[in-house]
Amino acid sequence: MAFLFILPTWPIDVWTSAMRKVAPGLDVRAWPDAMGRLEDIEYCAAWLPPPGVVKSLPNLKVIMSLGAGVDAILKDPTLPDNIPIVRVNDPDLTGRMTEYIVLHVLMHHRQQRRLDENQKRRVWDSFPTHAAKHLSVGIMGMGVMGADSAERLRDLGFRVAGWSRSRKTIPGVESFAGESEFDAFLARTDVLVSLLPATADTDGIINRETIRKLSRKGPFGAPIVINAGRGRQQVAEDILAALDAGELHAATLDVFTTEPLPEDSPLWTHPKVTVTPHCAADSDPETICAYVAGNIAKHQRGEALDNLVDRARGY
Ligand code: NDP
Ligand code: OXD
Repeated sequence: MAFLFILPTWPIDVWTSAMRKVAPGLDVRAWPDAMGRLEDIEYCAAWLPPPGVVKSLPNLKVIMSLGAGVDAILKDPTLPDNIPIVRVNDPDLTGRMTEYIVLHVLMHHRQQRRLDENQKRRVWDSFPTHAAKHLSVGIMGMGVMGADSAERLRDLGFRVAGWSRSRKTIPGVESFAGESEFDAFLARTDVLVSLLPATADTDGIINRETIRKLSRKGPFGAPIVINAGRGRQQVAEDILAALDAGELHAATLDVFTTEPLPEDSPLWTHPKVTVTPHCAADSDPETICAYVAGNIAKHQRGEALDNLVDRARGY
């Protein structure tokens, strides 16, 4: 039995070394130069596999996404449809995402960018701040990551709500579910956070119409958007137009339709946009390899796989 990494855009040696360290008995192979006999490969872990590579493995038993999102795998039109896909769900990855969301909610809440500008110009302007309880944060996507961020933000005193397909019960966090409750969720939200997966239903969800439905009663008079889900969820032109029209106060964007974000994108230089390079939750190779190896061991013992993806839902 062999295991294959298919990571065209990641540093392959880092991943093969990490896997050999955490699972010394595993026959670790790497696409494209060290695949060996294709018939041996029963498990693969991938991020953006080139179309046809997964299909070329005749004895593959499980496809593992090296991310929490599986859109990078599902976009391969030749992907065999009878092989289970599992994704990463690990406290290390979740903790990193929560740090990012809390950091950016606080950055906007405490107006850190304004303070940075003032320091650059040597301006001593101690403007009034407001309490966390005056800011309503709304998280779209209340899965593993959304729920953890919601709890930490609640603990800091923010008014937190989540929106997902199914209703959630998290103490101190209001739950909205399904399309019928989307508008009510937006209407109470000053800071809109996306931790949704990329699916046909979530494509373009952060658009001008959505932005116009957000609350304007918050301390900044206009809402804020933070997208760490997927770039496909935001309509960049709508975000820029809403910022320029004063319908949006600020935006933090970690994900983009084209990554790396092209140098000529106006998002880079817009004074109200914070751009980060899809680093909200970075995958730590050894931690993620230990998780993947554990899932392989479970499968080999005949136990159920952890974090199986529902292909019909797309996440
Ligand atoms: P989960 O699958 O655990 O959660 C997804 C959540 O989204 C669920 O609550 C689900 O609802 C909800 N959802 C899905 N579709 C809809 C819809 N149409 N309407 C309303 N709610 C919907 O995923 P994770 O929390 O682990 O990860 C979320 C996403 O974060 C990933 O898919 C990935 O895109 C992104 N991500 C980004 C990273 C970065 O570095 N920027 C790193 C890691 C992840 P329900 O609970 O009802 O099923
Ligand atoms: C992920 C990601 O899905 O890195 O884990 O975006």
